[in-house]
Amino acid sequence: MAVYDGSQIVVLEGLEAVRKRPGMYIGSTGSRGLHHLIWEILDNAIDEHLAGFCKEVDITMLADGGIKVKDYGRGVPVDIHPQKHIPTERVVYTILHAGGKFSSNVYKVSGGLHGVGASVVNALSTKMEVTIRRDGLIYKDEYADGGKPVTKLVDGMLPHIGRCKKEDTGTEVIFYPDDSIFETVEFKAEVIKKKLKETAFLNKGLKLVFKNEISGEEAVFEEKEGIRSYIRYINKDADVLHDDVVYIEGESGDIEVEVAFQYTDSYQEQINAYCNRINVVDGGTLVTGFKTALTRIINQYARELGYLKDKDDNFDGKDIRNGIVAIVSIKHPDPQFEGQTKTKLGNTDAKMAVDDVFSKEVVRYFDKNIDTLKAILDMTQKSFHARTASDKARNAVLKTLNDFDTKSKLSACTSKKAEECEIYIVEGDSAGGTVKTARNRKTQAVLPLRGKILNVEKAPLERILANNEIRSMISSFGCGIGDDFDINKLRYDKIIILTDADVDGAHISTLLLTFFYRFMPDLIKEGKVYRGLPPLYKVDYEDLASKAKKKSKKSEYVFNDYELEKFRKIKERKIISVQRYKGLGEMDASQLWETTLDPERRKLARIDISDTVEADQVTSLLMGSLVPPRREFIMQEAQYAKLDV
Ligand code: 28F
Repeated sequence: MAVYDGSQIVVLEGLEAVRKRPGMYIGSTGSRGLHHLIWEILDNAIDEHLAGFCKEVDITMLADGGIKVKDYGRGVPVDIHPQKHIPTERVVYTILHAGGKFSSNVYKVSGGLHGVGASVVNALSTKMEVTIRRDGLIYKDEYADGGKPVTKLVDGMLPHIGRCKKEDTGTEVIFYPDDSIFETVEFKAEVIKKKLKETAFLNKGLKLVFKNEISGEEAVFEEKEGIRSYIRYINKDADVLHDDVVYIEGESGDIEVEVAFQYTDSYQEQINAYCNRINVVDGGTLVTGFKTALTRIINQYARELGYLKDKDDNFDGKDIRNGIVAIVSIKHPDPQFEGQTKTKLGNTDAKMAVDDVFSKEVVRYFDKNIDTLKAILDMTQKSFHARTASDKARNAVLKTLNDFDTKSKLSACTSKKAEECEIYIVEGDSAGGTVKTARNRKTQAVLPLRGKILNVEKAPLERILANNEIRSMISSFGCGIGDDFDINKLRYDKIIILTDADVDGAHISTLLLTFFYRFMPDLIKEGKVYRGLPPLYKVDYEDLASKAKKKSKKSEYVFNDYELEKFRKIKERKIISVQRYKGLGEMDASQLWETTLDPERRKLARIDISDTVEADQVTSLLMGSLVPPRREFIMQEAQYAKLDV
């Protein structure tokens, strides 16, 4: 039994706290939290890159389920830490919030939860090995069972285990997540590769080498042009208004600013913001600085080039940003994150810095690329005219929407308490009829949709607002759309999309999600949108295990192919027949109630937008106008889809 002195006991209590409430440190103990362990270690390696000492980081999925991250930086120091009186490597890997650097001059980068540090990874691992190469020596430290040191220190120092060339330096960490803490310890290569791709875009010049020892796959991620190529990547399937990606960089005080943008012909704006590589999803001062500067500069040019007469008032920022896809990335020495999920930047100096750098540099760019500027001004003018026209159309339509209530096909529920009500958006009148009969009229409303709804991705607003299906949804929900949207006016706690489990049903639900994502994104962000999950099969079987004399014939509902496979493997059940439900209409009201509507027994899949970049990309790809890439996407993804045969 190892003897721990005072300081070690403090350390172990710290790591014990992490094991007790892992969600506090990594968000969840599901797959997302599991992958967060890699991001924490990766962040420390990227700190070394940002400090200018490391050009490559290798990430390997080991055959035995572990993860290895190796950087070629200076190597974590092994000297005795001045305050902690233990080797600095032990401080980095066993003391909470000591992650990465202490010195403020290096920008502390960190993942979504802002650098809880590598010690959290250690605490949540059954085993961790740290191998350091520095000063021509190789050191190895080992931890077990949530960060308990295994390697014996010699005179308080970490003993070296070998020699290496002086220029061979760096840190390598291998860890095995604790399967008594995580729901799953299975890493996903796709998740890791997607993160490495984003990391490469945000750290130009860094080479990330991915290896999967299980499948033998290798991939290298390196984006010499950084966020400029990130914009090209996001827009790879969009119709762009100008071929060049506008790229601005500079610094103001001790804040480094980078901006890249390119306009597309879609009707929405997408601005992804990063501070020290953290994706500040809710923007904040760095985005405000960008918007203010862009609006001011474009209006200046609009007057100079005659798009605006002096008497005209300015173009609205919304018109100027219509169709923009932009990335604002800053490095800030002391970022202050605000908001409940800490995904909004609060530093006021960031607003000035971005405004300052952007205004100066973008004028220089536009003066040399007048065609790009004109493309943006033309789009701004078009958007201004369309918006004023659609404002009139929208006001006219929104005014009529209220009286639209009477004509719409909504079967309302009697309760007026939103928190207990839910609305089913049902495909087709026949299914709609059965749902109307089966539902609980007090709390469940039904809105049947006749056939396909409009594809909002490419349609201007006035055409969207003229579509009856769209109008009946807007008036049924009661919370408005776009800038008028107010989630507090939503009449329901849940919006449940109920379509057949066939290709048509999937298409309808994609169109609905596109509409929600484009015009009422907070519905999804607030977790109000669900997909109902009707059973796919009804299985009649004999229960061989039952004691009853005559073999009892039973039936059970099965919700997907995976469950059906599991069902087939149950020996005590002799399957008599398997009925495949082609559509909702094939179930009678009582079956529909017990399998799909009854809140006590039904299953719902909540829709969430976990990744804005990807959501935008997939929506424009699937719903946009460019056919070839869509076909390629569907062919590529079809292998995962359960197609109806
Ligand atoms: C695979 C994971 O963790 N790499 C790291 C360094 C380098 C230094 C360092 C780390 C704590 C008090 C500084 C080296 N030489 N990869 C990694 N590489 N941490 S973590 O220092 C942490 C110390 O201040 C390092 C000189 N300065 C810093």
